[in-house]
Amino acid sequence: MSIKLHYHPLSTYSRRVLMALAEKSIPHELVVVDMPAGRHRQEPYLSLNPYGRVPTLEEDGFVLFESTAILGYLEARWPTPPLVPADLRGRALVDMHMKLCDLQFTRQAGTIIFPKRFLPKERWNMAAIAEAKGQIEKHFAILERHLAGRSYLVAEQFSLAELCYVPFLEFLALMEITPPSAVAAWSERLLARPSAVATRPRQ
Ligand SMILES: N[C@@H](CCC(=O)N[C@@H](CS)C(=O)NCC(=O)O)C(=O)O
Repeated sequence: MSIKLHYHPLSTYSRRVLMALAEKSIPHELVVVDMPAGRHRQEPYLSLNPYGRVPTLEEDGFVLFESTAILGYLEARWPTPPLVPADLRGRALVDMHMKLCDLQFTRQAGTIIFPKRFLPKERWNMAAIAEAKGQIEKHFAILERHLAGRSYLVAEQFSLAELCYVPFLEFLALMEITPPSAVAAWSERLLARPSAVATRPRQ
């Protein structure tokens, strides 16, 4: 049994999995996919993940992609320490928040973060960036009401839902987004977590 994670150190979605591996102290091997050289769009990587994205997990011939599916697998294989509540409804709420994170936040964040991190300014689509920023601000207004009087999204415990947010909350300043107070406090709390600090990208 050995976990191999194909990833890139600057990849936000990969960082979710790196954090879970750290939270659970899971032994693993890291394989850097040379994305700047386009290796994710070439063989042999495409045979592993035909969508050409990272992260991809491999374990004794078993291959899994999509970060949220990987997080669910790691949670089931290594339930301790738990990153989901023990009860059925708590778990369902974590699933809901993970889904909402991808639908209402990370998709839009990618529209802003990717060009700002990796493309020259002439290639930034300012209209798309403004639209994405507006959608994130709407989502944060909803989160703000939910987080009022709470430290975490579900059952007052750090969960896979928070873990999905962390790599993208890292770039609030780059996105020029000032979150409302409860979201700001929550974000600071999450980014100070040892697994977040240990996996913080250089850029
Ligand atoms: N839904 C996927 C998203 C993965 C993703 O978009 N990863 C980026 C890097 S952070 C990537 O591989 N991009 C390359 C591409 O789309 O060509 C997941 O959750 O794993």
